[in-house]
Amino acid sequence: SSRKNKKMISKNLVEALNGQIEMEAYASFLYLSMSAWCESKGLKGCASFMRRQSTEENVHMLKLVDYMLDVDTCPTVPQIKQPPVDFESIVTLMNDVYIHEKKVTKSIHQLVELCNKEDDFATFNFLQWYVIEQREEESLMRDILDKIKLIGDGPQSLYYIDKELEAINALQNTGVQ
Ligand code: OFO
Repeated sequence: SSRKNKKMISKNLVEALNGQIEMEAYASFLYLSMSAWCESKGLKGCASFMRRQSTEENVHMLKLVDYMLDVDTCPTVPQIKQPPVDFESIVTLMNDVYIHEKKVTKSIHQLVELCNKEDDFATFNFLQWYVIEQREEESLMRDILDKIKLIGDGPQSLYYIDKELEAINALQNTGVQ
């Protein structure tokens, strides 16, 4: 039938979406590795927060996989490079998350730009969810970094940072944030 001949999304876009799948999968693994590191340092609040972020990234990846299948394109399940296993401190770790999210945002924006160029309105529309999600993620990470800065690096700071992350995580679980 004509099903096979009709390409719903361009080759360029298929490649870019596969790249985004890889990026979300890497984020999921990176955050899982960060979560494990936090747990091993006794930072249980931070560990739960990062575990949750890891799960969310997995959902972001699956959403892309499902979209590609919806438009009759088989996604490529990627090989994931080894994420770091050791981190300097909880402050640098959280800063790394923020930097990584900014990278993801840039990649999403490039994808949106490509949709524009290719007049792919369906994919453009699909990606709006990610545009909003990235704005929220960046804002959340900025809030966390601000709070960490306020708490400072006194002897009790790790305890309070961990409590803070535990509270943020609890808020997210109730769907408030
Ligand atoms: Fe899916 O990159 Fe973070 O949110």
